[in-house]
Amino acid sequence: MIPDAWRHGEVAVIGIARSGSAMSRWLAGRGVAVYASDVASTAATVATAEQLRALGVAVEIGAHDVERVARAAAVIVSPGVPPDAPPVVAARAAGVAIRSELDVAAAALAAAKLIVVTGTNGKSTTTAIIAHLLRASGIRAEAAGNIGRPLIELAGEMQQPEWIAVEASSFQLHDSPLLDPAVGVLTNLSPDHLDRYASVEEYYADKRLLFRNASSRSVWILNGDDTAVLELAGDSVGTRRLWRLSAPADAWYDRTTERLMLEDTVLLARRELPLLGEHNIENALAAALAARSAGVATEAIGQALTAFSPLPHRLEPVRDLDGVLWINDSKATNLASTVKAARAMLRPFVLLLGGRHKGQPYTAIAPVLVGRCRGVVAFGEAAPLVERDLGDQVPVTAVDALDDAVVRSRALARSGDVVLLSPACASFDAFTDYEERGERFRALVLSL
Ligand code: UMA
Ligand code: ADP
Repeated sequence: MIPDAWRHGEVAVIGIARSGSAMSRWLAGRGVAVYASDVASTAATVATAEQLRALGVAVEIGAHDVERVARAAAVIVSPGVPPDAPPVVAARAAGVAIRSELDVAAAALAAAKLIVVTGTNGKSTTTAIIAHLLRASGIRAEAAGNIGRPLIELAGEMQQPEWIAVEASSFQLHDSPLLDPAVGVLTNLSPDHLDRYASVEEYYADKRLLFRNASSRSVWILNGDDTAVLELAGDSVGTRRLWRLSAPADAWYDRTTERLMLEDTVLLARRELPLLGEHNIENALAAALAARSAGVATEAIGQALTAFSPLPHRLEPVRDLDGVLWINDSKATNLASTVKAARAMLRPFVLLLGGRHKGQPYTAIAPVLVGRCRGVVAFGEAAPLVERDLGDQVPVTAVDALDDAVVRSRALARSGDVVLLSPACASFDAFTDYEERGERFRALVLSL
């Protein structure tokens, strides 16, 4: 489980937020010498450093000792640390193996079967639905990975789950040479993370690594309506199961009867699925195929889908105030996800768009807004860019912060409208993450 070489030297962990701190704890708990470092010296890293030191981890915050990292037996890199960060560059130059925490965890969880979910959007929702479907049928199952709970935390538990639904980001796949899922799910592909990748091709190339250890035992669950997904899967070996909204497939949506189908069998009626938007039909179909591959009966899947509760920050209704419905979709951190959210709106809406720009122009959303969106309220760092890209198609008001955006939206919205926070941007200009942004929005709306 832990390579011998790791016990004879020191393992360097880069970054001590959720992923790196969980990794350091796990290694230290197994007698491995760990050097953990983080460039940030915030209150949070100071507190984590103290906890890790108490476990015997050598912790440095405020800087990385690049030479020490280059001498390590292995380097475990946090997903948020880019490949051109100095300690990663130094490790690569010195020929030190670089692994993700996800990869190390997957190897440590050899007794569990993994359903790895990746793609640009819908990963967390699909991952959560899969875990829900498995649990509802009595299987010992957990959800982990990019969804927020480091996978290595499960490796530290007394009893390993039978199945784990693992959300994997492109960053995590980049450094996961051993990851060999029993079932792999690819939700969809569209440009994202162009603040980290030099091109869309480079981003897709990391997504392709889902298939790197494909074998005849693998099951691949793919979006049959997304040509980029099918191209990326190529002719990877293994069993292939497709879902489609546009035509019959292994799992599909029957538009005439408005029912979700698994081959010829009805799973449930659309109105019984407690999630907004067509994209959530896709997520449910993908999850149904994954659960079926894990042995769950079709009838049990249909039944359990009726009882899934939406995750927070994903098209989450917050409040109805004077006939205006306020919706929190803070997790929409790229344009494709905001397009889906806007399409899911059945009433006129005011759209709050902005945050830290991630490199894509906003022009592509204009056709979905014209004639349906009462106005865009642009906030945060990206506000001038949003105004430049959309200002001649829909009314755009630029403000500084989310707080001002909420006040402005209230003035714009009329009874019967929706106010939708679906920012299409990262949150890091003003918040720690999308969750803090969503919680701030919720608090502001509840205080109106
Ligand atoms: N850091 C350094 N040196 C550097 C750069 C960063 O030390 O050169 C430090 C930072 O100061 C910080 C830490 O490294 O303390 C960053 O760690 P991280 O960003 O990897 O954050 P974690 O809390 O460990 O969370 C990570 C994932 N974060 C990212 O991929 C950015 C979480 O996904 C994931 O839930 C968690 O591991 C557990 O698996 C979040 C995310 O935003 C939700 N993911 C992206 C997305 O979904 O779009 C990919
Ligand atoms: P991820 O984990 O990939 O970021 P989530 O399930 O957290 O995906 O959803 C993030 C946002 O993406 C949601 O708020 C919604 O706006 C949008 N979304 C969800 N599912 C899909 C999908 N299948 N296709 C496109 N957009 C989606």
